[in-house]
Amino acid sequence: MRASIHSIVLALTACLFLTGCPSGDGGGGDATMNENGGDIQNDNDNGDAMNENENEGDGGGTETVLDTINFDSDVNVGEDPTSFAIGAGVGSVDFSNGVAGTLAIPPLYGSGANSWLPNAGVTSTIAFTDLDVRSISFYFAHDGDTGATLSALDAEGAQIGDSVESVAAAAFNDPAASFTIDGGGTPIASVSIETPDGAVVALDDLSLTVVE
Ligand SMILES: [Ca+2]
Repeated sequence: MRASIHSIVLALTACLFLTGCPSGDGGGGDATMNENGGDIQNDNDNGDAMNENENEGDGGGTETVLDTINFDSDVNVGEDPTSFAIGAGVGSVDFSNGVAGTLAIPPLYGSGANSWLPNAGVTSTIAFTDLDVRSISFYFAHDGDTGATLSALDAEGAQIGDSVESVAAAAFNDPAASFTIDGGGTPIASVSIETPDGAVVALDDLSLTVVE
């Protein structure tokens, strides 16, 4: 699994050192480099060997667990972390109607001192762009008596599997607040969180399993 991420990183790194990257018009590559790079690349993509390899896989890709978003070192406190790049830049996770931060209530964190706090009284969403997400894992807790409901949705907005209710976690990183939703083969396009008025809810340690 890690090998796959490393491959992407290596590919991107190699791209930085070569001026003939297919998408890079700028730089000193000029026509010769771009022509050569483009032709070879296209031949390989359309070749039989490439297609055979993909077809022999389990459904056209390898399942990979991407970086966990912990809202501590990766997202600035006070920010609505929109367009969080994930997986060596292969896609993004876009949050809306919430803020990364701390309330100094330990049970609201699966890691560190910060989590993502969906706004109360509205629907918050986490949308996945250019990511073929097959399952999600996360920490989902609330303080007090009122919790929130989280649902995974497909590209048409239809719910996948059962919704998850946040738990009144008893302590920091309470195992009872850790959840996984598996799409069962159906790509998860977004996550919807319904937070009632007055509820204090937190989501932390969001991890995605994607097909690459
Ligand atoms: Ca955290």
